[in-house]
Amino acid sequence: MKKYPTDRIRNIALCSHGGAGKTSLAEAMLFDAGAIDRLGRVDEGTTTLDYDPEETKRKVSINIGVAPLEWKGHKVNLLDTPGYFDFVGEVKSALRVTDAVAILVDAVAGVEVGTELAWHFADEQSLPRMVVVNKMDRENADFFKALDELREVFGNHVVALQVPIGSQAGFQGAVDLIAMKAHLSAGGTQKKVDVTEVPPDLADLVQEMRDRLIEAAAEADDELTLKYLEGQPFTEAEVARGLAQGIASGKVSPVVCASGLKNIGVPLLLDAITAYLPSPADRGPAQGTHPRTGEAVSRKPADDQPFSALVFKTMADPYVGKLTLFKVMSGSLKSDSHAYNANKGRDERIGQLFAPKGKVQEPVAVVAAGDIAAVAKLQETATGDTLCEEANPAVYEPIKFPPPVYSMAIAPKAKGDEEKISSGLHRLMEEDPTFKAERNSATSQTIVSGMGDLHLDVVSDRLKRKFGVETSLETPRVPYRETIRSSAKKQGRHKKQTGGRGQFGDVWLELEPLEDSKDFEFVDKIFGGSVPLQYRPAVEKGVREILSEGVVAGYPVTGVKVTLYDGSYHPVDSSEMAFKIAAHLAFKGAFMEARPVLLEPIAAVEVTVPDQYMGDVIGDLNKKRGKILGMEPQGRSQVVRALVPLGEMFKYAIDLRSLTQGRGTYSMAVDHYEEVPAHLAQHVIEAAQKEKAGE
Ligand SMILES: Nc1nc2c(ncn2[C@@H]2O[C@H](COP(=O)(O)OP(=O)(O)OP(=O)(O)O)[C@@H](O)[C@H]2O)c(=O)[nH]1
Ligand SMILES: [Mg+2]
Repeated sequence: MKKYPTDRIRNIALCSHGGAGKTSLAEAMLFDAGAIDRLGRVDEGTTTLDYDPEETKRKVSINIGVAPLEWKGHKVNLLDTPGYFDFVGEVKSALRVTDAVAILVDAVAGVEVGTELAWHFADEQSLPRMVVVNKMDRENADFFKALDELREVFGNHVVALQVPIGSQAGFQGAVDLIAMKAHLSAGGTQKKVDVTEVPPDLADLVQEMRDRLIEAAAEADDELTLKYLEGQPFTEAEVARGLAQGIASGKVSPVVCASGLKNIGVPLLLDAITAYLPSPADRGPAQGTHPRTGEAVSRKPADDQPFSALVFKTMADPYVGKLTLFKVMSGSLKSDSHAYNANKGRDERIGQLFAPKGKVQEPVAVVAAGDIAAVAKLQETATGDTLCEEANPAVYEPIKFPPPVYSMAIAPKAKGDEEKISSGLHRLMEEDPTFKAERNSATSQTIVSGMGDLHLDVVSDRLKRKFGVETSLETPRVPYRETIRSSAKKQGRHKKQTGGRGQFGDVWLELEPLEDSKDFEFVDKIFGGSVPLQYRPAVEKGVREILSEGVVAGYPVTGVKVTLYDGSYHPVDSSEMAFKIAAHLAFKGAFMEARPVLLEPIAAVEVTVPDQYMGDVIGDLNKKRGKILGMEPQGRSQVVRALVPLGEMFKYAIDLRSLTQGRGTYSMAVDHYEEVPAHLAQHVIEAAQKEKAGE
């Protein structure tokens, strides 16, 4: 593919509610533009962009799919995003680098939760957008119902740019409201499009929709506004100019129609993308900071500027190694050169540059400002990093990813795979910023966290396929702790003096609760030499060993002050070991008499939900033993703050999604520990004893 100048590049992200047909539509666009020879299908696992085995197995997109196509002198980079919420991180990445968004709407379902979410994300990045009412061939498809819904939810700046010709099984194409021509697609693998006059039966409707479009376009441009108010007619070029300006400034969001699966209306969509959506040059300079001075840096997306690029995706592949996807924000980058990673302060060797087309990497010699490309085997560069010239450095705001909200414990099915699993998890974390894995020492489990059950299911599949380790996922253990509520004194006496060298250690310990959430304190109050100085460190060591092992249910002990105040010794048989054992006995004995209790972690939770779900959400939190701290309005939503035992929250991502039809979001962090209610503590202790007996 030849190098296109910046003003001839279009970066467009496809976003929607899950399954609105993004990947199928991208496939049709690539096919019609001649970028691919075969028109693949999602249901057959043959599309260009859902090539990953985890995607073909489930028939949903999981990763950003990137592919370029050439259309009438332009290069269009498609960024196909997943619709399922579990993979929202990919959407965030794509929207950070794209210059425009196409939001797809299913012509039967209309505006869905995921449509609103995509709209909201596009707002966050102030991105120009168009809407594609897709699946026009489906039974019950209704373009105008979808259009009305869009206008109702997002506002009257959403206007039709096309009027469909036929619908459902009879869907054939659309009238372009600017050129006032009918475009009839042959469909399927036939690329033929007949351009004809507007069908007479649509004339009135077309006129009405065109008037609306012109009114919207006129508002975007002062000169046109004046003309409009004076009642003068517009030329086709003027409408196009007003529309492009309106889209760029977010004042107009045009709506088109298509059927990706049947390949109808697709060339006209490509025409609209190249004619009316902004190029990287139109989007203006990127704002960053100088990594050393902290001064603001502004970089125009032009080849004559110093080079800078933002990394939006890193893929770990066991065969090719690491693949880094980036967008050139300014300047240009050549193959076989160098780039400076301004976040890490490191030089990176740049080998062959590629234009990714699904899983195929096409070599390119140079990447222009505004374009998207990939490079293999960078050493330190991670998603969100800025690559630039060392002499002219800049750092761009990294991509903001939502924190993981759903956790499970992961374990290898086969003994001995621990090493493989930990290196696999490490690699997966590198490629997915919404995925975390960490060892919980309190429960001796490896905890994986992500955006939902499907996300972690995919992680488990990847570990098997890429790293050859089979794993099982289960609900994590709660990291309980043990403490005491009163004081007790106890003797620990370890004596074995039959035959050979004997053992003798004898201590008296006093245990007291510690205030202020302090963990542990050891006080030596021996007067004289009842326990000789040389053995006292062994006593403390013995106590510390029990602290991590626990006494009641095997959980770490916290909040205990231990005083060694008496004991005795034997001049020959005493040893460090004997005193350690004596300390174990005294500590355990005293602990059991000092009203031991279990503590559980309490999470501070913040849930954001639309008003109508508030009651259900609060009811559910109460059922989870939560304490509601307060709520406050935020836009059309409510933010509920609560303290909830962590053990009740492991599956909250799923519960909240079903309670709010996916409209609720939340975040949480462990806040403090509290005593487990007695009846629940009993269960925990019994379970621990059973497990111990089973070992
Ligand atoms: N009738 C009809 N079905 C379609 C059309 N486009 C896609 N489909 C079907 O809808 C399902 C989802 O299509 P995809 O292209 O995977 O949708 P998507 O938006 O990429 O899905 P996610 O990436 O998982 O969010 C598949 O079964 C497609 O065959 C269309 O234009 N008409
Ligand atoms: Mg898809």
